[in-house]
Amino acid sequence: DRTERVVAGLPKVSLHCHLIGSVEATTVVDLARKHGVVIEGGRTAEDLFDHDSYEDLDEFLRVLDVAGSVIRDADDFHRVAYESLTAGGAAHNVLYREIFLSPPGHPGVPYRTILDGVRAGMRDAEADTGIRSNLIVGLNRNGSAQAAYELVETVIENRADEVLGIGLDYSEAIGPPERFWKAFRRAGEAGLNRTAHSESGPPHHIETLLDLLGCTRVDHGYHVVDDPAITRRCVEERIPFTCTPVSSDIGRYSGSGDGTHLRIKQMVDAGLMVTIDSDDPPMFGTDPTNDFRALANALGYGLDELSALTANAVEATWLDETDRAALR
Ligand code: ES4
Ligand code: ZN
Repeated sequence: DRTERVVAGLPKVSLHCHLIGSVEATTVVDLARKHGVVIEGGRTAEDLFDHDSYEDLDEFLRVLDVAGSVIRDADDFHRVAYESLTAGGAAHNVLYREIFLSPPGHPGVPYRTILDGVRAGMRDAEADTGIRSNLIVGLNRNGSAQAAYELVETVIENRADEVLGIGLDYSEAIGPPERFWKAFRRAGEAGLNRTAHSESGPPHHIETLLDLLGCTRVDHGYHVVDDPAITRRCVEERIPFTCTPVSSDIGRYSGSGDGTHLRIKQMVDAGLMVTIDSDDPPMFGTDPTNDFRALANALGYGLDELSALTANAVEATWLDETDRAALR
């Protein structure tokens, strides 16, 4: 229909998309066969991404682990990055994406293999479609603070222009974010940008991200609106919040129930700088167009409101001013 065409054609800037979460089920099955891996439960491409089973985050993270474990060599990383950026990005008029990598999600794979494979996929995707991209390395909060620190050291030792910063993902239930302050401080000293997930956590976690971890963005951050003072501060400082309407609605662990859209509306109405993305598109049965359409349908947003969200995303990128201007 018309809305579909308009939303599909809307220019998009993607700041919250995980590489492991962008792999198509058919690709997971292909790579499993290639590496002689038997997928647990004998699941096929049709039943691999079972949205109804994502009742808690751990259940979802197990699916991510299956996908991550079959992406192993540089060709695999090339393929997954390329598919995510072309069919999963440029085809929806995504002009630019900052992709989350999760090195601990690929056990036994050297960081260099991940980086080189993904960068080759990024280069080919740009050559074929014009989509630009950079990288964010996600530290895993299920792991130790020491492992996170070592990953930051690895990122610094293997410095690459594409790696603009670090993030913090996986299970928030394990504990508050301050555990990772040393890893984040080290990243800051090396000039890396910083962001972190705060999907289910209380508003004071967001203050921790800003004040202790040096984050200049917040991933999800839906509970910020529970605290007027912290909300006011984030409005004043123009802190971007990378929201993901469809994945946070399906994943019951966001703490927003099925009311993610309304939380996003509260955030926008409060004057916060909200951006829209898909998180893990195929795993939540979504794509960049669908997230904007879902928001438009739930909140009655038209082209003006949706374009404003893209304008926010342009300002929220970690690009320098020249590259940012090219997206406007
Ligand atoms: C993730 Cl906490 C979380 N939610 C969705 N996708 C993810 N990938 C890594 N961590
Ligand atoms: Zn995420």
